[in-house]
Amino acid sequence: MPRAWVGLGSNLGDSRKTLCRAIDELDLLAGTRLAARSHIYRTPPWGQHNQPDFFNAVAELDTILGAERLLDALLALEHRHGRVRRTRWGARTLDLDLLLYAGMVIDTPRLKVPHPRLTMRGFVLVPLAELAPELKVPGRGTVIDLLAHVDIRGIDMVRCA
Ligand code: A4P
Ligand code: MG
Repeated sequence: MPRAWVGLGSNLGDSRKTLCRAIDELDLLAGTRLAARSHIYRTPPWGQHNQPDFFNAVAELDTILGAERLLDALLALEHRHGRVRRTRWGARTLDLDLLLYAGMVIDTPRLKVPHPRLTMRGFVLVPLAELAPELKVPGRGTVIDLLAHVDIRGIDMVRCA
């Protein structure tokens, strides 16, 4: 069964509770099983600094859904959590990014895998390294090697709400 890694982020509302619930809900998606979940981390905002701290986590999934179908399911889940798209990199109740899917490289207008900004982001690489340090990001090297090159200051593990 294909294995996929999903990045979760939130900085509006009760973010920790949102992330914990959303991870449980990933396990309930059709044809999908949660294989592992990272801890939750509080992380300084990346990209646009004038917004609250984020909470981030990564979920590892086994799924029979193809990558595009999985993206559809992730977007529907974001929507159910009241996600409204306003500014790029701005505050959000729930952001779900398909980080990696079965070692594949996908480049369509609506889906890019590996997630294009994954290699620059401590808030993704820290929880991903917890689950799969030796995982290869196609064309980029292993997660643990990539982690050595990003800024991880201010990223702290927190308890689930
Ligand atoms: N899309 C293409 N590829 C993918 C993929 N691999 N996974 C398309 C998910 N979506 C993908 O997404 C816009 C469209 O991207 C989707 O409809 C899908 O067809 P979006 O979530 O509305 O875009 P966005 O999130 O506003 O912009 P962007 O650039 O994707 O932002 P990111 O990368 O999601 O980053 N700081 C911290 N500390 N923690 C965070 O979680 N998140 C962001 C947002 C900024 N700063 C952050 C955090
Ligand atoms: Mg996104």
